[in-house]
Amino acid sequence: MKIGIVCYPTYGGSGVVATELGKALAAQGHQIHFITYSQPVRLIEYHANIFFHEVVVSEYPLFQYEPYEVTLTSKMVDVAEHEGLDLLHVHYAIPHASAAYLAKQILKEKGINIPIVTTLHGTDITLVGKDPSFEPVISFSIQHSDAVTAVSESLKRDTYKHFKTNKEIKVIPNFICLDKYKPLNNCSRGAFAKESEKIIMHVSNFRKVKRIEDVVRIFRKLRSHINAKLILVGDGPERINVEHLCRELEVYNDTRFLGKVKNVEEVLAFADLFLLTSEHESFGLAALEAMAASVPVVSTNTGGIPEVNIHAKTGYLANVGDVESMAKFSLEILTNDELCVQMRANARQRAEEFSLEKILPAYMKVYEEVIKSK
Ligand code: GMT
Repeated sequence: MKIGIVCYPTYGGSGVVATELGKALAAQGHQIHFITYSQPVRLIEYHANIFFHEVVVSEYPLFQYEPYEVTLTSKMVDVAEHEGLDLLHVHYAIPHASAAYLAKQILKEKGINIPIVTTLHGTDITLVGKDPSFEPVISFSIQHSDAVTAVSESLKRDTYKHFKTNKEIKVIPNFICLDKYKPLNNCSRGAFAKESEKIIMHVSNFRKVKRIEDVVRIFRKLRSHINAKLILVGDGPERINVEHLCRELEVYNDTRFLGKVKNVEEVLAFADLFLLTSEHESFGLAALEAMAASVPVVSTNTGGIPEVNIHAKTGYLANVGDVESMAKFSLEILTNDELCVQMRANARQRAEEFSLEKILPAYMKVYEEVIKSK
């Protein structure tokens, strides 16, 4: 198949999933065309079946806001027509699903019928998308996609709750490439903590929705019981506030801000505990990545997280903002070696249920169905 993948190229989960999906499909012999505004961050190595088409937005003094969607739509039309794509798979509804709808109409006029698969990821529905300034366009584009998938049951429910659509939504959970997650790499660990110190880790795009201040507050509570270091991976708008809070709570010297890390599995390998304190999370790919690295997860119980992290098995869950419980659960794992070993094994075992090999056929089935009924 020749598949066009439209996604955000950045460190967000939707871009990561889209890129890993494209790479896996390319490895199976399909031809993949990424269409986005810069090279996806996880698209590092060269592959003969992978092509990247950059969407370059032109500046003009009249535009206060450059019309990205228009350029993106034109690029989709161009690539579909000249590369002979069989389908377009768009990740994150805004603005990819509506741009794809328009591209489909333009291609129809040219006698080309191309199916559109839309994958909903989270904030495109739960945070940004449901805003009245987006809602009519998102409802329309969901309704008129040839197939729609969501990354969790929770996101599927949220979509029906917030949007006017009766379109069938198929849940295809996010997946993980397990091969990348190797056993503990102890030599690098020493760069971050002493042998006697525990390593607490959080990975995110540092947006408000992640509630990283709760991570810092949990860490401060832990630090009064055990020797530990906090490693914060990622970057984004909240970083400056988080740094400020670390200084205010006097944990800055025990905290390392790593910034954006391309191969996150290399640092997850030496974590003892992963914290995910989000206000909302439609899946929680970061938690799954930690679990693949055999790291127990203490998280909030919001959105799709309970579909990934299992309470008292792969870690613990608590209500959003319940720093007290999350600190108590974390301490339980970090001070009980037997429990920790068991949870590490459970976390890895659970992650194996989301392996690429198990999830990829579900996407292939969707592709085959839309192509058959076009
Ligand atoms: O807001 C983010 O965390 C980024 C966002 C994205 O689209 O890149 O993440 C969403 O998609 C991920 C991949 O499917 C999910 O794992 C995240 O849970 C989801 N984020 C939220 O729902 C907040």
